[in-house]
Formats: sequence, C-alpha cells, structure tokens
Amino acid sequence: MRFLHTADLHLGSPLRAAASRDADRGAALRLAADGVLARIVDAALDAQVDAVGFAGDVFDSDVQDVTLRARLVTQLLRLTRSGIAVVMIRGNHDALMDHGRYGPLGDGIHLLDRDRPSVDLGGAVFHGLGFRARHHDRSFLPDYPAPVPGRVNVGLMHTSLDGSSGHDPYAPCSVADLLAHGYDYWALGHIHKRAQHIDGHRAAVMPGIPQGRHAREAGRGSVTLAHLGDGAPRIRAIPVADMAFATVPLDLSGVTDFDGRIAAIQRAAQGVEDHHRLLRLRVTGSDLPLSDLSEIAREAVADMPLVDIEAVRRRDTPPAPPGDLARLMAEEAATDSFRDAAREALAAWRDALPREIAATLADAELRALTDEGLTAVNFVLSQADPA
Ligand SMILES: [Mn+2]
Repeated sequence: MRFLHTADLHLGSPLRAAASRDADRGAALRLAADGVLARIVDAALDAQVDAVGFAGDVFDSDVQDVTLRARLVTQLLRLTRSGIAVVMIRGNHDALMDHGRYGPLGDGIHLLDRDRPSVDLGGAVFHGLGFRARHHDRSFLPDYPAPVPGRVNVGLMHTSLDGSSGHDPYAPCSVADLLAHGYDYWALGHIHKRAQHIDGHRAAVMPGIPQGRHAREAGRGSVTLAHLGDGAPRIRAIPVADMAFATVPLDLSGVTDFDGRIAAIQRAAQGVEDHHRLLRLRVTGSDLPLSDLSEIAREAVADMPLVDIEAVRRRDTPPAPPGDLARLMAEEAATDSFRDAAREALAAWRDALPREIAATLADAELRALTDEGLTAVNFVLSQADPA
C-alpha cells in the first residue's frame, strides 16, 4: 500500500504579509500557493500511490468559495480517474465547510467524520474524525475506532498533539497515546512544521505545510510518502513547495567596505538552486541602518535568480520592556480567561469583516496576534519619557 499524506494546504490563504511588503513577491507567493494542490497531485501520480490523505485545513477558511471548490474537484478528479482514492477530514480552519454545497465531491473521494469514521480501501482501512467547530480542546482519540485486526490501519487526525506551553490545544493528544492505539500509520495535520515519530512498525507523521506562507513557516514544504503493510513503514518526504522561506545568519564583523558586504551576503545566500528561496537575514556585527543593509542585500542577490531578500533584521533581541508592567501583561495574556475573551473578540471581528481580511483573524493566529500586540505596546512604553 503506497499512501501519500498531506495536510494544512490552507488554500485561499490571504498571504497579506508578503503582498504588503512587496507586490511582485506577493504575486509570486500567490502563484506558488495556488499551485500547491496541483503539485501534490503530480507527486501522487508520479509515485503511483494507491491513496492520498488530506488531514484537515485543506481550505484556509470555511466560507464557501466556488473557485477554490472548482480547483479542488478538478485536481482530485485527476487522482480518482487514475484509480487513486482520496481520504479527507476537516480541520479547525475548514471545520464548518459544507462540502456538498456545490455538488458531491465525486466517487472515490471519502470525507470521514463521526457519521462515517472508517472506509475500507482494500489495501488499508482508513479512520478519521474531523473538526465540527473551529475549536475543540479535548482529545478525539478515545472516539477513534479500534484497529481492524489483520489489516493495515491508517488514522487521519487534525491535532496540536501535546502542544507547546502557551499555545491553544486543538484536539490534543500525545504521540505515545497515538502510537499505542494500534494503527499502523497516523496521518496527522495542524502543526505546520514536519515531524515524524516511528515506533517499531508504527508511525505518526505530521507532514507540515506543503507551501510555507511566511518566515515562520520556514523550510521547503513537502508531502509524505509512506509504504505500508509489509514490515516497518518506509517513509519519505517529497518536496512540493515552489518557494521556501529561510532565516540565515549574516555576520558582518570586521567587514567595512561595500564589496566585502556584498560578498558576505552572497555567501550567506548560497544554497540549493532548485527552488525559489525567500531569505530573512539576521545581521550581527554591523551598525549600518537596516534600510541601508536591505538595499545592499537586494543588490547582492540581484544576479541570483532563485533568491530574494524577504527581510533584514538584527540578530540582537529588542531591549527588555520596562519591568513589572510588561511582565504583568505577559502573565495576563497567558491566562485562559484572557484567551477566551480574545477568542470572543476575534470571532466578533471576523463576523464584521470582509472574508479576505477575516481569515487573518483565525483562532490559530491568536498567539501570534497577542505577541504582536504585546510587542507593540511594550515598544511604545519603552519609548515613553519616564517622567
Ligand atoms: Mn489546523
């Protein structure tokens, strides 16, 4: 059984950051993001898989969009016409998506949920439960069917896993509990960074976002190919991102002339030449204003067709915010009651805003939005006259 697994395509994502900084780059990223589904289907056809699994957040928003829907069906048809089955679940972003609104998804496309949690595709039995609300803070694992004895069992789950402290849990559960459930392979989604966990003949894989959208979604996005059913699973990542974000250090200590800076930046920017890279330079050892450094950096990579400078930042962390007040705000922002109130506010703003903007206020962005807000407030405080 050859299975290709992906999640978190976030089709229709607004990509506001790239577009707001540079229109050309925004347009290039839009092309890369719009084309990722077609590239995933290409990879599945190339690898001659038996099935493709989408573990949630195929769409960035659950607001109906007939164009995105048409693109999805067009691409999935390429799979089903080649005899490749498709298994999907809903994630938190597309939890409320009415997949039947523009007609049935089509034969060979299986949307698993509580009313129909399992499908037997011959080579393997697939199990999946989707999100039915934008947020679930309890584990779905106890509700997953038991593995079918003597068969290859694959589970699709959208989950924040154990979560890291400070992040909201989304259908949380531990990797150890997943691996103990008895399935051969867990096709996970939600966390945008790739990770795989293997325990003997069992595996749980978070495939990561296939096309990163900003500097925090760094590295070249991929899908995961798994050979299941004969011994230990064989698993490998297949890159599908046309563009990759990367943060690279740039040490300019002792480099004081223009040519030296150009050469140092070109050395820092060197890398794999088979895909477009958007670099964020983290500068140390130079007092030049960032605007000057940005200009030099853009000139340095002008002849490197697959490299762009996404941003230039100093390595040094910003000065500590003033004392007790900043600490109290940070503590308050980490409480459940603050997060609940913030989630409510986000929901109200989402309802009031046009769709393109509303999607940027997703619950998943809460932590980032809170951090952004705290940083802004602390910055203003740090500039204030102490008198
Ligand atoms: Mn998600």
